[in-house]
Amino acid sequence: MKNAKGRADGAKVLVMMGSDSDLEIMRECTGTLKAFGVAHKVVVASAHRSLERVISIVGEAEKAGVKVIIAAAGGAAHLAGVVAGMTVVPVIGVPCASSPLSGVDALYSTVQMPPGVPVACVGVNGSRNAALLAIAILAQMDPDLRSALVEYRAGLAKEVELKHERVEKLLNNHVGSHS
Ligand code: RP5
Repeated sequence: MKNAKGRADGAKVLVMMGSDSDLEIMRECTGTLKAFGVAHKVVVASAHRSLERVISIVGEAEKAGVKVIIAAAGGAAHLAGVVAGMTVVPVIGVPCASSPLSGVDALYSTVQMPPGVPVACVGVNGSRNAALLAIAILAQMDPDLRSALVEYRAGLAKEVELKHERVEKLLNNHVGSHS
């Protein structure tokens, strides 16, 4: 259930983005949360262009029991930091490469918080990792989610073995073609 301001009723994770133009970067985040079955709410709200909306959404999310907030923005990206300043809910920042500076501006704006008000900043466009970090936080209180995350990691390890086999095959074929 959501109201006009995007209230996060029932959601464990609130995903905020500074603009609709950040959506393509954030699809890996929402897709990952969906794949793990984590209830989440997505809102567009800008720290610069709609501060009152940000304040209202974060207040509602706190009341609704959201456990983690993911905040994505590009350029002079202050969304994650501003949100972190108004709540003790953990905030994960996603610097988006949406400006001519290719995300370095957003990275510095997001990561370099003053002591006392942390933002857990992932890499530029690292929206999948933002979701996985949120999932890891929630997994500490949810054994099923923890098992799913452990299984996901095992899948990654398996993929590395497959990659190794592919490289081996390519090298063997290469050697074979010249011998
Ligand atoms: C930031 O400015 C947004 O997060 C976005 O990455 C960037 C450009 O926003 P639009 O001009 O496309 O709305 O605040």
